[in-house]
Order: sequence, then C-alpha cells, then structure tokens
Amino acid sequence: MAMEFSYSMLLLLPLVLYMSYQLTRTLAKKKPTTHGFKAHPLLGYLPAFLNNSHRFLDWSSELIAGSPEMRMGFWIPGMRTGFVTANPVDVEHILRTNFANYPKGEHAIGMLEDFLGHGLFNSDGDQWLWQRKNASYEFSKRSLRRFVVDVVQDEVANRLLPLLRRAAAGDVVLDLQDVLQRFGFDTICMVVFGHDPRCLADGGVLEESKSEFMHSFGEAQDLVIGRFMDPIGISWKIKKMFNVGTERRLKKAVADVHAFAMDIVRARRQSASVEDRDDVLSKFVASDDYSDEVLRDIVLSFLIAGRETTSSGLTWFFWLMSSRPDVVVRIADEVRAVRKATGTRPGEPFGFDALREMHYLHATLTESMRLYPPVPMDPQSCAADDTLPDGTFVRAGWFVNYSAQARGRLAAIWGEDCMEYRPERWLGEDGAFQPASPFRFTVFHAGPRTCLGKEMAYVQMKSIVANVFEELVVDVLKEVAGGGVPEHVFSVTLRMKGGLAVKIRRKTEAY
Ligand code: HEM
Ligand SMILES: *[C@@H]1O[C@H](CO)[C@@H](O)[C@H](O)[C@H]1NC(C)=O
Ligand SMILES: *[C@@H]1O[C@H](CO)[C@@H](O)[C@H](O)[C@H]1NC(C)=O
Ligand SMILES: CC(=O)N[C@H]1CO[C@H](CO)[C@@H](O)[C@@H]1O
Repeated sequence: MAMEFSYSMLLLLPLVLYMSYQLTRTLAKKKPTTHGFKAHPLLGYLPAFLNNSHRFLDWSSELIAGSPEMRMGFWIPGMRTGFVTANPVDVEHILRTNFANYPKGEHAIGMLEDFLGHGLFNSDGDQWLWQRKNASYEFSKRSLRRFVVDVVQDEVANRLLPLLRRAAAGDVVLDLQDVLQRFGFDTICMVVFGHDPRCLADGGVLEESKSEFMHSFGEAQDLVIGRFMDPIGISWKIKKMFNVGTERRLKKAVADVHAFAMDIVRARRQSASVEDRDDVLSKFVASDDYSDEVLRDIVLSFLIAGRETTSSGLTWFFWLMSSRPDVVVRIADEVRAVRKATGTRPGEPFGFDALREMHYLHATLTESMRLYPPVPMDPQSCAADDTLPDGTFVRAGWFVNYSAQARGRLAAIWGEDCMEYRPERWLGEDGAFQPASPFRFTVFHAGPRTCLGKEMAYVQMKSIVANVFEELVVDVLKEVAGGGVPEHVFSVTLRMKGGLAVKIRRKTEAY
C-alpha cells in the first residue's frame, strides 16, 4: 500500500513540478497594476470584478479617478490582461504616436468577422487604410454634406415633428430613445445606402413589420457583442460549431442582414442613375473597383458606426435637460436669434450654415457627451512589447482600452466641478464654441482612426434639438425613469435601460 502510494507520487511529481513551474512563471511575469488597489495574488482582479461586473463602467471610472496615473490595470488568470486608461498622454500614445502598434487586433476582429467581414470598422493595416482613404475622400465632399443636411431636415420635418405633434395632441407616452434610434437608422441608411427603411414613417413606430431590417441588425449587433461579454472566451466558438443557442440566432440575424444589404448593393450596381446619386454606396459603386461582398461590408461598417451613436447621445441629453429648464430656454433663445439672422420661420428647415451658428447648442450637446459618451469604452490591443510615455510596461497581446466615460469625469482634466453639467465650459468670452483636444475629449476617438461621422452626428443632433425645442416641451416621466441617474446597458453604445419615457407638450400651452 505504502509502496503503491509512493510510486504514484513519483509518477505525479514531474507533473506537480511542471505545474508549479508554470504557475510561478505566470505569477512572476509583470502584471498591470492599479494605484491603490490590491489584486488577489492568484486570482488577480477576479473577486473584485465579480463584485462589480454589473457596474463595470462605474467601477473602472472610480478606480481610475483614484489613480494619479489615471488608469487601471486588469488581469485574471486565463483571461485577457491589460489596461483601461483615461490618461490623455496614454491616449495620444496609443491612438496617434504609436498608432501602428495598437490595432484592433485579431481577437476583436475575429469576433466581429461573421457579421462585419473586413469592412472599415473591422479591419487593420492595409485593408483598413484603403477603405479609410476612399471613405475620407467621400466624407470631405460638399455634396455629401449637403445631402446629409437634406436627409436629416426631411426626416425632422416630415417624420419626427409630425410624430411628436401627434403625441402631444393625444397625450401619449413615448419611448424617446426608441424614436431617436429609428430616426438614426433611417438617416444613416439613406446617407450610406440611399435606401429608406421608413422606421419612423407614418405608423412605423407601431408597425413592427416596417422595421424588420433594423430589428435584424440590432439583434445581430447585440448577439455579436455578447461574444465579448462572455467570461469564457471560447464558449461562443463551441456554440457556433454546434449551431446552438445565441450563435444559432446570430447566424439567422446575420443571414437576414447580409441578404438585405446584398440586394441593395446588387440593385445599385445595375441602376443606371448611380452617377446622379449622392449616397456613399453609389460613390463606391461608381468606381467599379470592388466586389459586391466588399461593398456590403463597407456599408455594414457605416451602419454599425452611425446607427446608435447619435440616438445614445441625444437620449442622455434629453434626460439631462429635464432637470435644466434654464439651458432649454437658452437653446430656444439661440434658435430664435438664428431664425432672425437667416430670415427663416419656425418649422422650416435649417441649412448647414444656420446650424453652424448655434454655438450654445453645440456646447450643450458636447457637455452632455462628456458625461455620457455614446461610446463609453473603446478597445485596442498591443502588437509588440511597448512602454507608455511614463515608463509603464505593456506586453504584446495585452489590451489597452480607453474609457471616455472615466476621462469625462476626471477633476484633473475638467476641474473640481467635473461632475456638474455646465455647457459654459465650452464657450469662449465671445460665446464661440471652443473645442478641446481629442485626447482629452475622446468621445469621437482620435488620431488616424478618428470618427468619420462627427460632423454628420452634430448636424443630426442639432437639427433635432433645435426643431424640437423651438416648438415643443419634452417632459421626462421621472416616475418611470426613477429619481436618480437612469441605469444603462453597456454595449458598444451607452443605451438607457428600459428607454426614456416622455410626454410631449406644445410650447404655447406651457407659457
Ligand atoms: C454622437 C455620435 C458618434 C460618436 C460619439 C461616434 C464615436 C466614434 C468612435 C468612438 C469611433 C472609434 C470606434 C472604434 O474604432 O472602435 C468611431 C469610428 C467611426 N465612426 Fe463614429 N461616432 C458617432 C457618429 C457617427 C456617424 C453618424 C457616422 C456615420 C457616418 C460615424 C462613422 C464612423 C466610422 C466610419 C468610424 C470608423 C473609422 C475608422 O475605423 O477608421 N460615426 N466613431
Ligand atoms: C465586494 O463588495 C462588498 C460590498 O460592497 C465589499 O464589502 C467587499 O469587500 C467586496 N469584495 C471584494 C473582493 O471587492
Ligand atoms: C478591453 O476590451 C477588450 C476587447 O473588447 C475586452 O475583451 C476586455 O475585456 C476589455 N477590458 C476591460 C478591463 O474592459
Ligand atoms: C473612389 C475612390 O476613391 N477610389 C479609390 C479607392 O482606393 C483605391 C486604392 O487605393 C484607388 O485605386 C481608388 O481610386
């Protein structure tokens, strides 16, 4: 008996030795750390992460706020290791100075590939570069800018305002977030695709069948993002292999989206009027350089980038406004002044130049996105060993995510009143809007991969707010939203959990 025991011990010994060797090696390797935080020696950030995973954004913002380096480390054995930073010096380093060493990375790209292929949003290196060059060229054209303004103004005048007026007359409770998402989807599809999905068209809000494409797209996006949230990295691959569970639903949603997009690409390819059309797809089709699949992926990349970002920004904005009637009054004053200066009447569309004159409105939206950035956290990965400007080591394969949310709330950057909503911090003495460095205000990303749709986003948001506050009052139903800050859903974009319940009134009744 005793002999047998020691024999098996002898057999096990090498294994035990090997395992402890591996463990010490892993533990001895440099780990990212967080100032003022003690990681568990074996489990790393796992216990604290489990404690806080339901409020991950806020937790990481708190750790970052407590750190003079303005960043947190993160490691859990067997899971990914890296940093979340809000330090403008780090951000400039990863997004500009050493851009080539911080791609999206194969890990992230592999997860989105089934849905987005290798479109602009989901590629690195040369594959990204040529698409970016072509797209930047199109986005810099005046014809596209004019087209965007026309599409947006048309959607405001003929869909959004009539819908809100009807809601006012009928004393109806609306989910404003849903309305804004539909608005965003209609306009991005028209600008990118030249296709009108009519999600906000008459009855569209009630009639689900009118927005099947939006529905499939949303489902595909949520399910594919779910892959990132899964704590067990390979479980989606197993589910995919057996075509079960969420992966089965994802496959169906992706097939629907691809079929829909492909139909439009093929139809445009055969259309004789491509030269006369202003949408982005038509420009790419006209150059004849790309296969149908490549065009489809380009289009889907734009949809994912532009679909929910503006609606997220506006939903939090309208919620903030519900406790700031003083700001609403000033916006309406500015709109009235611009009407006078441009000789237009309430209800008429605003041109690009009129929108540009609205500096105060620009500041109120920017200030809202500082506190509630539509893309709260954004991942990059480190390609080769590197050091951050303050000497902190970053190993190849680690992630370096920036948190726009944490950065927007740092006293070291915005001052002691950083948690206060104060649009004036964006205005100069003369009342003109003063932009901040993109490394401090990284809401639209920065460096070579900076958001291509920033101008379009402001056109959209300003048109909606100016037209709504000129005529209507938005009452947020606090009894539905609760007293404090509404809860969020943490996906690619910062969505409000359960939507934003509002009632609409005509302004004349309010005064
Ligand atoms: C408030 C609205 C918006 C915000 C806050 C925003 C923010 C961002 C951010 C943070 C990124 C970097 C994402 C990443 O690479 O992981 C990005 C990229 C991008 N955005 Fe926006 N965006 C907005 C609206 C739009 C709109 C309306 C469009 C539509 C044309 C658009 C087009 C793009 C594109 C094409 C990229 C990818 C650029 C590249 O990878 O080279 N965005 N945006
Ligand atoms: C988990 O949260 C509780 C309550 O907030 C706290 O008392 C505890 O110390 C936390 N544990 C860890 C490991 O962070
Ligand atoms: C950083 O981003 C990557 C890719 O989305 C993700 O897998 C990782 O969990 C993120 N890390 C943290 C601490 O947020
Ligand atoms: C329309 C357009 O800009 N097309 C260009 C896209 O990029 C390729 C490769 O760089 C060029 O050859 C095209 O002319």
